[in-house]
Amino acid sequence: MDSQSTAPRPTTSVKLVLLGEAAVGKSSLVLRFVSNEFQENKEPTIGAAFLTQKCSLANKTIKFEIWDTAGQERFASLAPMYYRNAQSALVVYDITKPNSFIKARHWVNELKAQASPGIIIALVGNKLDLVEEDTNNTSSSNDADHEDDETEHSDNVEDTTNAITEDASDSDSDVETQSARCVALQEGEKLAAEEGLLFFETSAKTGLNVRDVFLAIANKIPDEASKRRGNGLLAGSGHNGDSDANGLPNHDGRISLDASNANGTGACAC
Ligand SMILES: Nc1nc2c(ncn2[C@@H]2O[C@H](COP(=O)(O)OP(=O)(O)OP(=O)(O)O)[C@@H](O)[C@H]2O)c(=O)[nH]1
Ligand SMILES: [Mg+2]
Repeated sequence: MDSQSTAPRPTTSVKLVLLGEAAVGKSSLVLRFVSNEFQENKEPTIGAAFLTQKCSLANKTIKFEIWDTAGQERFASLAPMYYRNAQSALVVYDITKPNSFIKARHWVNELKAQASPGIIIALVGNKLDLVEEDTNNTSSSNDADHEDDETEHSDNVEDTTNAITEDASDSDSDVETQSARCVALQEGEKLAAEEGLLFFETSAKTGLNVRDVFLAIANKIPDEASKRRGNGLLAGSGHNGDSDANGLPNHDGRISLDASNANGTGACAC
């Protein structure tokens, strides 16, 4: 009946890689995005995991081909294999773990130096729920289920009251963390502003802002028209999609990553 719903939308495959210290929640973010689930005791990733998920925007569908890398140091040397030719990356840290933010900075630098020049990077401070438990002040913390709401953009998550750098001045600071914010919201924002990154604070546990991260990336992917125009083609080999027998990305299309369209209006219908 509804001819609009049957009209084919162009699908663009986008390789996305997750990087970050061990246990910051990379796999949990992917699990939330792909299956809307959360596991309290998720096992560490070995090597890398590959998943796909589609995001339907108003005029196109983005098919994310997601490489979820292992954060453990022993796997660090594998990372270039996964970020090579990636059009997008999530660099994840745990807002209760200062070292994970240092590591995130490292990954941003490495991506800037070695990944495709136009790569869209989102900096993601995860485990926001742990802070909210302390402060109980975040107004937008209840979209855990968010099945079909319009996603709200939150480059500027309004959760600042407990934003403390390094010395979480809580009485809990002697606990091995996991109980209070140790990376200020402003620190994440600053790094993102300096490096031209998208920035979100998320909770894979509650689902807060998780889809928004992927949606923001999807909205920055240029459409077919600008792709054909050929501006700012990836300088790398330009792979952009399906995996080959080696599990490495292999796609015929090239995408311009320069035509940014961040914070677009499309809703992720994945
Ligand atoms: N409270 C809370 N716990 C989380 C969140 N995200 C992940 N976790 C927990 O943190 C632990 C590590 O999560 P993973 O998703 O396995 O972390 P990872 O970054 O994939 O770890 P590696 O695969 O070793 O690199 C698990 O026990 C998760 O349940 C979150 O948003 N809030
Ligand atoms: Mg993992």
